[in-house]
Amino acid sequence: MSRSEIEKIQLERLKKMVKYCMDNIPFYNKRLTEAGVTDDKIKCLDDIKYIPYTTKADIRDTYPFGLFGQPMKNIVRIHASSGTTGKPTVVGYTQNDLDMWSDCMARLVVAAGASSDDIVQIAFGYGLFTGALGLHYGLEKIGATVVPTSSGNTEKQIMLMQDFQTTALVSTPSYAQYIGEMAREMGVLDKMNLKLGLFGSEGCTEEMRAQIEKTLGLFATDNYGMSELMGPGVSGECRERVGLHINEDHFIAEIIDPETGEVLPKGETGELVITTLSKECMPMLRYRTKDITRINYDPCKCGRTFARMDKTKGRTDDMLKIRGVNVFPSQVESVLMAFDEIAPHYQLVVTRKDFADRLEVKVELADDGLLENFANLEDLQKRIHHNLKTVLGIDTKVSLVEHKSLERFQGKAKRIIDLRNEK
Ligand code: DLL
Repeated sequence: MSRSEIEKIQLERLKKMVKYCMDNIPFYNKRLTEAGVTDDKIKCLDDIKYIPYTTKADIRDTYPFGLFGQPMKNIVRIHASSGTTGKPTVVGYTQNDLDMWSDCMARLVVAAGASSDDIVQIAFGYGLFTGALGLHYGLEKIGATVVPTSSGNTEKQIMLMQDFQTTALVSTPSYAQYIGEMAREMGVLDKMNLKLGLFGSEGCTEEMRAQIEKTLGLFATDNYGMSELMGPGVSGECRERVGLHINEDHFIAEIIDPETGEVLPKGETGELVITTLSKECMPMLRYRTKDITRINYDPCKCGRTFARMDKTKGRTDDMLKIRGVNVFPSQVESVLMAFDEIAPHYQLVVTRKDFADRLEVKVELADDGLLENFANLEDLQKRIHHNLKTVLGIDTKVSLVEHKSLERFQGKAKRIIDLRNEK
């Protein structure tokens, strides 16, 4: 589709969605009425700006089913995000929602190069998390052979990869990294047949991806989504890997200034805001994702015309403000990945002393042999410190720790430990 065709569909669907929300969801009826928005007021796509933002707090306030636009007898599935504090974020699906979800997923896995010839091991956790079942249905739809191993039980995971000659792995990049590390220790890397990694659910620098690809001998794409919007399937990379194609016939993406809430001109970096265009159970109007990215509307070499979002830079709530300087964990990861002497495992610990924030970067040695030569160790620490300072613009404390002493992850990695508010 040309851009004008895409926008025509988006406008038609947006108007319908506004009316649907007005008619079926009291929360939106009140919000839209207060803002003076009706479907008639939406005459062009820019008019989306009249619709108020929806936030995670709105979902929490209407827990568990307050944002559902259909009676429970029409709801066929419920998922929820873990919610580290308090109640989880609940999402529901009608059968049409599940069909749309599988379609979106099927498109993205095909764009990534998957086909009915693939044997795919899904190593995302099955359960309330959307990742596993989202990919599962999309991959079945294209006729791939799905092996629902779920996350964890890594040795068995690796055994099945060899025995089934699994060709594709679905997981977080950090779990793929762990699987690679363990397969190497088991001495079986050359007995595996992986060709494709469908990764997502957390950020991963290009450097980290290259390393995982090298270890596991596969080609990896990045897939983005979130529970509130459906799960995975909002956007994903094609083989060109210059941004993640957004399924724009089902989602309108905007970029706003996270501080002021102002819509930013096309091409600028800011917070991603998504409006769902076809969800029935739980539509989202202008949902603030808190993810920082940029949208590129140029046609892609692959021939797809859906706009592409950059790999996310991080979440606004993951961004660390250290002595007034914004630091994204992805910047630290990029610096660390350039050093062969350290394994790609790290942790950021933030503390506050005498009103000043301190960032400690704990990095794991690739090989404990390095511990034997103090001068080398000191030199390595200095070089890492220097490079971090150049990129981040702040001083950090670099701590080199023993090989395998930092935690490994089977789902999303948790690399930040913020102790600033601890007494
Ligand atoms: O992580 C959905 C998903 C599952 C996407 C599997 C892709 C693959 P949540 O648990 O609700 O949903 O977490 C959503 O995770 O707002 C981002 O901050 C982050 N995230 C998801 N995908 C990516 C990605 C799923 N490819 C939150 N790169 C989002 C960076 C990502 N961050």
